[in-house]
Amino acid sequence: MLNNITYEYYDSVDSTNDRIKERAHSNQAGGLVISAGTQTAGKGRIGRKWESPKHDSIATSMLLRPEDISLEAIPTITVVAAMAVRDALYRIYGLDGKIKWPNDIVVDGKKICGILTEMEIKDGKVWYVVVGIGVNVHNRTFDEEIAFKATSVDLELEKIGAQKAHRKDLTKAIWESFKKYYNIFITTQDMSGLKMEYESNLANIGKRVRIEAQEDSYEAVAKGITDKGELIVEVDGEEKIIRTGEVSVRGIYGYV
Ligand code: BT5
Repeated sequence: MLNNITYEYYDSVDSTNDRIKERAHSNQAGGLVISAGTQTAGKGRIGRKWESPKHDSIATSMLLRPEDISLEAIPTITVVAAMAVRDALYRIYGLDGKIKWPNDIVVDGKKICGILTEMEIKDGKVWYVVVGIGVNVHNRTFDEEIAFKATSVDLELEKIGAQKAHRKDLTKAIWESFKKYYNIFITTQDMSGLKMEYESNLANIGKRVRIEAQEDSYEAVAKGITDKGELIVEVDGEEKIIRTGEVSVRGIYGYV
């Protein structure tokens, strides 16, 4: 169970995930959150970059030390974290974000948040997990390559005539929501207690999606998720389970 959350903040780090890893190696207990004003080497999945310009966005990571967790349950933590971000944005700002499986939150068709879960194994067991969350908050412009697909909390709040966001409040709200969902997840180590709520906020659901797998790429219709948090798609009348990889949703980030 996740009980106490403690917070540390730094003006600038390489990657908040890497700072958590360092602490994990020096026996830090779970529940530590490290946030930073900017990251000089923010990471996305599979070696991609995550932009977190100075004081415009949230870069925050939590250390988890789940006991007796199976290796296959770890990717599900990303799915749980996505629920938490969506919940926090809705709870404190009324923003109706959708989850683009597995690790993006989108608002009005654009990416507002990305999540990167990493872990380390020791003696054949999960030693620790780090969940990293990046949220665009005050950003008004983005690098050319992502400008078409990125948005921020302030840009979305402006559309509904609401006040600006506050990074510290939002960071705390995200981790409080995470605690709520994670503690439901960890009792069963799966999504059985969260699936219904998850699916009601899934951007992919009922939509045509493009699966970019390593071996091939094909179109399908997203149906929902399994108890393990994997995506269920239908292709030529048959159900398939997608465990990882890229899933583009028609109408989101330009997939037409
Ligand atoms: C992600 O990867 O979306 C995971 C991002 C995780 C960032 C957090 S910040 C705190 C912690 N510390 C870290 O070092 N990382 C975590 P992926 O699904 O692979 O998406 C990466 C892609 O998103 C990039 O290739 C860009 O196309 C796009 N991107 C980069 N920065 C972005 C931004 N600020 N807003 C929207 N899209 C962005």
